[in-house]
Amino acid sequence: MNAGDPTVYTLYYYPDNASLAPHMCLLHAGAPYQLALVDRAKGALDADWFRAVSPNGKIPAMAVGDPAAGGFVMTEAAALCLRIAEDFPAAGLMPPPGTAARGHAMSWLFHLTNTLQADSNVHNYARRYAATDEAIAQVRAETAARLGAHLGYIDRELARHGAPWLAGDQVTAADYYLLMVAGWLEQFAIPDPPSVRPALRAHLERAQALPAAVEAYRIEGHGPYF
Ligand SMILES: N[C@@H](CCC(=O)N[C@@H](CS)C(=O)NCC(=O)O)C(=O)O
Repeated sequence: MNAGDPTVYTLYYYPDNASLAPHMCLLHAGAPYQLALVDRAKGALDADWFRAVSPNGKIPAMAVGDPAAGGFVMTEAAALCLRIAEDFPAAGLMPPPGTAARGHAMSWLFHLTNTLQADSNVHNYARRYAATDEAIAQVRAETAARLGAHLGYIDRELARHGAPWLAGDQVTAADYYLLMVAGWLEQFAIPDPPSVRPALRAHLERAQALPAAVEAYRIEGHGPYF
């Protein structure tokens, strides 16, 4: 594929899964894309056809172009967002290379995957981390506390810099990523959900009103959460 080709993406998704932020990025960029439902409720994560696309068996995956004609499949939601940003620089999903704003956006994206999303997954799949009901409850309580601490940090940073978006005045992929993960946490029964933090809540209300977020929720049939 050459730069400038009208790349067609296929996003392997399930509503409100980690495919949501890439979906919002595709819409924000005005990228030509199609959706392929991985119906995990019906066992599709383990289906041969999906494992052939994505051997790791996780949602999302994204084909960039037609794999039969030089295209390829990517995994990891944040990597998908970065690839879309790279293919559509004018959409501004990442600030220009070399700028401070791009540095901030990258820091946020990595931070969100390594903290909020990682602990969200442990909380959500607590049964994989402990054997007894008591131990599972303990994992849930510990991760709920950790999630509260991560959310507190994000809230303080937003209040400190005072800009509307994580990396400054421009919406970036990191903002869609935060909206995705915060939406999951809002639905968890944790004592300190995102909505109780004023600066974070204001950010999430702004983010969920973005046209790409509204459209992704509509297409996927869930949300908004703030
Ligand atoms: N690090 C991966 C995590 C993907 C992930 O865990 N996806 C979930 C859905 S939100 C999944 O496929 N879970 C199925 C499982 O773990 O069995 C990413 O960000 O893309």
